[in-house]
Amino acid sequence: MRLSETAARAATEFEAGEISRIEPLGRGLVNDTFLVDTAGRRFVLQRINSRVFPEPAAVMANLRVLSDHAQRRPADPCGWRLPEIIPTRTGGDFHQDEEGGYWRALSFIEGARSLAALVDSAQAEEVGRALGRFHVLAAGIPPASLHDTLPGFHIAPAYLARFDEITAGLRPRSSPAELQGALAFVEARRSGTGVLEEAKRQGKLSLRVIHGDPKLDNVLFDETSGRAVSLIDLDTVKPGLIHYDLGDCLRSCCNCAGESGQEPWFDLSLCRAILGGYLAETGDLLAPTDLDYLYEAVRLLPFELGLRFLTDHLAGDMYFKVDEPGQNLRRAWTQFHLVESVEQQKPAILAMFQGLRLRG
Ligand code: GN1
Ligand code: MG
Repeated sequence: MRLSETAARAATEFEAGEISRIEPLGRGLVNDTFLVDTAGRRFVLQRINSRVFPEPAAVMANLRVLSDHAQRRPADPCGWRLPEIIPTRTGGDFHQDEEGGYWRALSFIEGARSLAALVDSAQAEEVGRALGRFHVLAAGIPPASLHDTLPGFHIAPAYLARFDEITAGLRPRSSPAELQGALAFVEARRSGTGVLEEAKRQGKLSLRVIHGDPKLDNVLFDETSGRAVSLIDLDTVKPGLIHYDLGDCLRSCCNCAGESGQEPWFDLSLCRAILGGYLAETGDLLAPTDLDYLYEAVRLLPFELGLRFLTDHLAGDMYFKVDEPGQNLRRAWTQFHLVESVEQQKPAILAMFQGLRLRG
């Protein structure tokens, strides 16, 4: 059955009334997402990618823990909120179709939209505040109460090990120059891959509940006030290092060229504004040791994503959706150029972080 038909059928599991329209929503690379229109409401319908998330039911169990926790807290005075689970007509948190697909429905945040790129530091500060609010909320959830829905997610040495497996049989010299360059880029930076995991092992950094995917696409801004009112895409909410979130948010939001941009760079003033908003919201949530590893996170997360895109390109585009062959290799290069931009600005980034430390 075609995906649009399967989606239309799945929508009726959540809505008894007439469904007037279903259309694809967002730019996600993993799940299939639709916006469903009915007479009374609009909602988001998603098929969870079970090749990526081996246990979709565990993803929903985590979402249920988060959602219940959020609902126990007083409403946010600025209107910041998370999408809520819409139950199936029989009261379940998800529906499994005849083909084995897992579907869930979430409330649609009305009057809000994501931005293709940040244009000023006021927007950047809003991003920082949105992530900060999420971390403050998540700090009330014991990490052990959540499943590890995606083993190895953001574990950079594990991505490197997978890359080594995939490249074992490859003859780099007979590869196209663009690929040879990417392989050499990884080789030159291989030794720094374990820095966050090592700090975790040494007890310098500890596990918390993180979002896992706080890229710019996942921050919703109110269309009227311009304030960031939601952080969506909650599939990867699970135990992890807060550095994964900070590094991922900064690599995405401080690169105004986007994930397919040809000439990405790391914008330091956006970074300063994001962290300013974040710290204003989180107070002393970050310990001094956390700040010690912030630069490493900012450098490592784009490297890790580039490595993931590159590995997927070599593996035949099994994980990230592509529109055309070679797209994951180009995505990898965008992230690698971003890494270079971070490396070139290392002294300025460190000086800026030092300033944050003195202010805190
Ligand atoms: C994936 O599916 P989407 O677009 O929300 C990926 C993230 C990457 C992101 C890059 C579960 O997120 O880790 O940073 O693409 N999600 C997963 O755009 O792997
Ligand atoms: Mg995601």
